[in-house]
Amino acid sequence: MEQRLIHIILFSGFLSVILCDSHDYVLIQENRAWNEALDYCRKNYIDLATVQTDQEWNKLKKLRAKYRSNEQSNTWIGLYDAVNSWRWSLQNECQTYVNWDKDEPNNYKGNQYCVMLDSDGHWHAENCSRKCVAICENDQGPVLVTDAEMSWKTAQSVCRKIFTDFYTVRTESENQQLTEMIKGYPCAWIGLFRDSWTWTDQTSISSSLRWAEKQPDNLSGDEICAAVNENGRITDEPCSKKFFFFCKSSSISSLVTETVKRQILRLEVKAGDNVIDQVTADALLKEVQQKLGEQGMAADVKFSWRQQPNGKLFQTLKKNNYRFSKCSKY
Ligand SMILES: [Ca+2]
Repeated sequence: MEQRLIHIILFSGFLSVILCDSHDYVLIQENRAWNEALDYCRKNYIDLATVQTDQEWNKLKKLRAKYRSNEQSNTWIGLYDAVNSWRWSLQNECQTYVNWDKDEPNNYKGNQYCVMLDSDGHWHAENCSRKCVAICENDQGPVLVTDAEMSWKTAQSVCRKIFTDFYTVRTESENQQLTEMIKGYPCAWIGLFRDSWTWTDQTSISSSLRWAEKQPDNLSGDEICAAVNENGRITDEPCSKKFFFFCKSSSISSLVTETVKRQILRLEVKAGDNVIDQVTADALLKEVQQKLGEQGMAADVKFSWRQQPNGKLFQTLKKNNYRFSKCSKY
């Protein structure tokens, strides 16, 4: 008798429930370190300011002109370099074993988001466009791909297309094995990478960030927080510096502000073999909205899926691996 095996796969996605999506900004005229500013905004408003569209930038510019038109100074916004979000390409597993070279990862010049193995077996965070050979993984273990020296992203595509994914290095003996394999090559990409600049409210970066000239440069080596300068351009700064800051608030009166909330929910979905496509995601959203409506949720509540750092709505869950909350700092 023919037997059919049905795989049940758990997917996890973030559902953003916005009770009022229209927002405004508030300029807090107190000098605070970035973390203190973040706490203040989350306690008293919604978050530090997320600024993406032309309309949002104009709002911010007007607010600054109103209060600080004559000052040459920076103002914090809710953007940070996610230096603690290191994870593996394969299933986004958080890193456990590490073998960084001395002073690594140092994010030199502020653009080192991918990790390569050197000929001594040490790890270096590098600019992802550098060209290296790649260590992929298949059922038998690591495979060295030397056909063409590739950027990290190209290497990831090759590993995922031909093999399982990049190799995930979990122990010292595995690291030694790889070091033997890459003899004669100056560098080999492994699957470790991290997010770059991230909004504190986890909004996806939707357009190119308006950096000031030659920024971000990580000039002092610890510039992982972002501020807007007097020209309305972003600079990376040490988080301990004390600046005024922009919070994101509701655009309706402060009396009503207290009742306006945004909630981020994690939804786990059991599905068949197939990945969840946009049509299914839309249908799920409608169903959630309907169920909550039946339980008395107001009709003007807005629902949307939150895009995850890799651009997808859903992640396949395996081994209770809740990676994004575990690998990230804020
Ligand atoms: Ca800088």
